[in-house]
Amino acid sequence: MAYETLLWDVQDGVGVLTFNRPKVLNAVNARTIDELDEVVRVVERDRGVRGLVLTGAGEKAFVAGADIAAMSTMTVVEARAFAERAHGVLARLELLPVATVAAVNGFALGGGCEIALACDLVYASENARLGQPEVNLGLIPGFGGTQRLARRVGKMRALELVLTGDAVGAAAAKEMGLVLDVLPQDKLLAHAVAQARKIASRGPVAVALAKRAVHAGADADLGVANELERQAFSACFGTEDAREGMRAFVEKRAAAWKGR
Ligand code: CO8
Repeated sequence: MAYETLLWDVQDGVGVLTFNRPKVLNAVNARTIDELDEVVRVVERDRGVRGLVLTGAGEKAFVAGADIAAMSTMTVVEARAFAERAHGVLARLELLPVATVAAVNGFALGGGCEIALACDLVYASENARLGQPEVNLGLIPGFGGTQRLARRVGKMRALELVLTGDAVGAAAAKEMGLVLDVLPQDKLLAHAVAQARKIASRGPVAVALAKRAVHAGADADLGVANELERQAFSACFGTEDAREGMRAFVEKRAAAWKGR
């Protein structure tokens, strides 16, 4: 697929997806969701891509939300289809077996904040502003924000953001757990890529199983969630990688992962 709204570049096993509609602060339209879907498919299929970093073109915006001009003429049926499509793609992004890292390099509003929320790790530049301003448009979040935001920052803080529509700066976003760390703009992408690369250097099956256990357990009760962990932990012992990882430790050498 030729990408029109994003850039896609894989280097040393880590893919960088750059939302690339700078004239509208990288606002996402239906085409962007299709292209994001395609990148997710590539990462699902291509075992050579061991990590995914998402960022925005320019120094002003990650993604300033869904494209409001495109949304302004949508019918109820079209809005439902758009939200369903985006929900499906973000759910698959969230469950990729490799680490996904958002490098929030400016505005991450509405759908932009929701894309970041579907990533495993979120780092932000000092000028970043994050929020769910949909109520200012007479709308509510539609890419999973009412749910993932509450799970990430707590119900009351999520309600404050969703109901006031106020955006917060990077430091406040870090304090509430919406962002992990704040970096200077010129260091942000390199840091996000380095974190993705570090995770990509670990045992690939273990990374996938650990991620699945965290996600699958998050909404389960503790007994069920701990059972998921026991299953995933014991499954590691059926992999060549676990044998290799433990043997390499004993032999004081780097492990050579096979991903099986
Ligand atoms: N959609 C379309 N165009 C946009 C968007 C957007 N989300 N954001 C910015 N733009 C455009 C502006 O219209 C402007 O275009 P032009 O140069 O032609 O006038 C250009 O980008 C630059 O923007 P500004 O001049 O406004 O830049 P400022 O620095 O003054 O302001 C802001 C930056 C504060 C980010 C401002 O642009 C803004 O408030 N943008 C809208 C933010 C917003 O409300 N986002 C949420 C959108 S709703 C949403 O995301 C719902 C997701 C779920 C959808 C479910 C589907 C049914």
